[in-house]
Amino acid sequence: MTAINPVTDLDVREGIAVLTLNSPPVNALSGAVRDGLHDGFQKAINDPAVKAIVLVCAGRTFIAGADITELGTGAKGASLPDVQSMMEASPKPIVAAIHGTALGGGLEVALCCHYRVAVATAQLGLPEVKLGLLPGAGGTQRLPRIVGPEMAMEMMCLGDPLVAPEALKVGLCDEIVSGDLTEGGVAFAKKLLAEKRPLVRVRDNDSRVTPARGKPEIFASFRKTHERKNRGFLAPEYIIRCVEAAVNLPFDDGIKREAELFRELLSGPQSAAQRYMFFAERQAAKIPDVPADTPLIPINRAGVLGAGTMGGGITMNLVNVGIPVTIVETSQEALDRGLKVIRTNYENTARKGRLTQADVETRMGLITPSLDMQALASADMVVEAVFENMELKKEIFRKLDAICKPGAILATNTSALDINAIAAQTKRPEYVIGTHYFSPANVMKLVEVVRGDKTAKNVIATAMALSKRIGKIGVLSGVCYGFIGNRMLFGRNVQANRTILEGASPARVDKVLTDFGFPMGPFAMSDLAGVDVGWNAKTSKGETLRDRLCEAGRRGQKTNAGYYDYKPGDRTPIPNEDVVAMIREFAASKQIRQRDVSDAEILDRCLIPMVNEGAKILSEGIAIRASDIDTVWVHGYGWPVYRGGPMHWANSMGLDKLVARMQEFAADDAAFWTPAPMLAELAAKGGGFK
Ligand code: 3H9
Repeated sequence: MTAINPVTDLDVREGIAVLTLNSPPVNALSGAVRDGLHDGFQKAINDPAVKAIVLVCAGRTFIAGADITELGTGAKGASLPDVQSMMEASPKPIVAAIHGTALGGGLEVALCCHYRVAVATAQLGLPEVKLGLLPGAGGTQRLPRIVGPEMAMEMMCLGDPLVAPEALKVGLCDEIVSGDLTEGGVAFAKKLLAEKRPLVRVRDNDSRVTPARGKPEIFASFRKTHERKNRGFLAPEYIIRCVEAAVNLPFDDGIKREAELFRELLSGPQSAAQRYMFFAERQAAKIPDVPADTPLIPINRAGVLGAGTMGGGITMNLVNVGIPVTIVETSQEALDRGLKVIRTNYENTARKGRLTQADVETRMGLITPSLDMQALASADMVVEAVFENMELKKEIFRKLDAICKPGAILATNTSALDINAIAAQTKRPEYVIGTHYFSPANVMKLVEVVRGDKTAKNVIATAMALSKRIGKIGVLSGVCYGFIGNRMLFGRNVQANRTILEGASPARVDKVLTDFGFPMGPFAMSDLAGVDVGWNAKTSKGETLRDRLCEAGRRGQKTNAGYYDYKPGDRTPIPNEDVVAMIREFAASKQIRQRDVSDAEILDRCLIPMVNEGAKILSEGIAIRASDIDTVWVHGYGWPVYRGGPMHWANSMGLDKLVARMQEFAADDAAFWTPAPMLAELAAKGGGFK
C-alpha cells in the first residue's frame, strides 16, 4: 500500500490498482481529495504493472460531492476537470466501486470512470439543485447521454438519487456487487480485462441525446409540468438549459455552457442562501450544553393522544419508521375518523406508486386504537395532540403522569403554550418536553423541540434524535408564547392586517408574499386555518374586521367564504369586491386613512417585524442561533429556501438599511417599530446576525 497523500492510498493487487479515498465524514472533493485522485490515477496509469484501476472510498460513503465549504472560494488543489480528463483518457479501464452515496461531483467523477459497480444499497444522484446549483463537473452533459434527456432533467431538477438496482436498470451502474465491495470491484476489473471489454467513455456516446435534437417540445413540456414546483428557483431552469445544450451541441461546447451557467448560479444569492441552509439544518442538531454522546432513551413504543389532523400526522411519522403507536381518543367516532384519514393518506401514496399495498397494511398494523388512556402505560414516549386549551392540557398531563411508566417522555404538541406550566402538573417535569409539529405533520419537515426549565438533557437529546429518525429537522426552542415560529408570525400578521385597512386588498398583500416565494399569503392562510379560530360568536360585537367577517358568515374555506370566496370543493381563492368594501367601511369607522400602499412597503412591513422579533428571540436565548430561526421559517412556514430564512434575508439586505426602514415606518407607530437592542447594536456596528 502506498500513501499518495494523507487522504489517498494506492494498492496494486495482481495487476489491479485500488485507489482508496479516506476523507471523513463523506469523502467530499476537497483540494486534498482532488490532489489524491490526480496523483493516484497518474501513478497507476504510469505503472506498467497496472492493467486496470478501481476507485473506492473508505468510511460511510463514496464521494458525496464537491466540498460545499470550498465552493467558490478558489481553494487550492488539482482542478477537477483536469482529473476527469485524465480519467477519461486513461488507456487502462477505471472502475468506480460505490457504496453509501455517489452524489454531485462524486457521481460526476464516477461518470468519468469507464464502468461503475455498486452495492445494492448505494444511492447515485445529482442533488446540486438543492444547493441552488447545477451539476458543474460534466453531470449535465454526461447523465443525459446515459439515461436520456427527460430522465436526466427529472433526476437533476428534483435532485433525488436512484438506488443501485434502479441505476442498474437505466445503465448508470453496470453491476451490483454483493459481499466485499473492493473485492467485487477488483473481480469486475479482472473480468473486463479477460473479456477485453472496451473503454467506455460516456462523452462519446450521443445515441441517447440525438433523438431529442430539433424537438424543443420535450423541454417546453418538462418546463410546464414542473412550473409550479420550480416557481422562483433559478437552478432548475439552468439545468434544463444545460440539457438542451447536451442535446444540441457537441460535448465540449455543452461543457462550456454548463461551466458558464454553473458559475452564474454559484455567484448568485440563491445558491448562497441554499448552501447556508444546508449547514444551518445540520447545525440545528448541535446543542451546546447537550453533548453529542448524551445517552438516548430508547423509543420502541409510542403513544399519541388525539386522532385529529395533528395526532394522525404524528402517528404516521412514527409508524413510518416502524415505531408501534397506541392512539387514544375520547370517542369511537373520532377514533374511526382519525384512522380513516391515516389509511386514506397511505392509500393515496400507494396509488402514486410510492408505497406498496403491503406497506400500507404493515403501517396500519402498527397502530393500536384505544379509548382508554391506560393503554398508554407501556409507551416509552407519549405525544399529546389535543386542541390548544391550557386547562385541558394540564388535566391530561396529570393523568398521563399517573398512567405512564417511570422514565417515559411526556411530550406536548402545543404550538404556543407554556411547557413549564404543563410540566408542573407532573411529578416528572424533567421528562416533559414540547414537540411542536407543523401541519400537515406527516409532510412538513420541521419539529420545534421545546425545552422546559426542568427538561433533562437526555430527554432533549432523545426528542432531537427522534426528529431525525422520522426524517424531520428538529430545532430547539426555549419557552415563550408561540416559541420561535409563531411568535415571529404574530408581528407579520399585525402589519398584514394594518396594510389592508390602509388600502391594500388582501389579494394584493397575498400576492406580494407569494411573489416573494411563500406558498401562500397571510389571508389565504387565515382562510385555510379558519378566520374564526379564537373568535367567539357570543361576545362578538363587530369591533374588529375579523368579527365582521365572521358575523357575516365568512369564516374561511370551510364556509366557502372568508377573505376570499371559494367554489365548493376548490381551494382556489377568488377575490371578492364586497370584502374589499367591508374592509374600507371598517377602516373608515376607525378613522384610518386609505392610501396606495406600495408592494415594497407591504413586503417590508410584513417581513421586518419578523426579523425584529427574531433578534429578541435570540437575545432572550429562546433560539440558540440565528440559523435555527431560519431553519424554522424555511421548514415550518414555507419561507423560500432560496432566500435563506428571515435572519439571512436581513443580513443580505444589510441591518443598517433594515433599521433605517423601521425608522421610516416609526412615524405611524413608534412602539411597534422600535428596533430590538440586539438589532440596533448590530446595525450600528455594521454587523449581521451570526
Ligand atoms: C457539487 O458536487 C457541485 C459539483 O457538481 C460541481 C463541482 C465543481 N461538503 O448530512 P450529514 C458534512 S455540490 C462538505 O449530517 P448524513 C455535513 O455538513 C455537492 N461537507 O450526514 C456534516 O458535517 P457535520 C453535491 C459535507 O449521513 C457531515 O458531513 N452533493 C458535504 O445524514 C455529515 O453530513 C450534495 O449536495 C459536502 N458535500 O447524510 C450532498 N456533505 O458533521 C450533500 C456532507 O460537521 N450531502 N457534509 O455537521 C448530503 O446530502 C448528506 O450529507 C449525505 C450524508 C447524504 C452525504
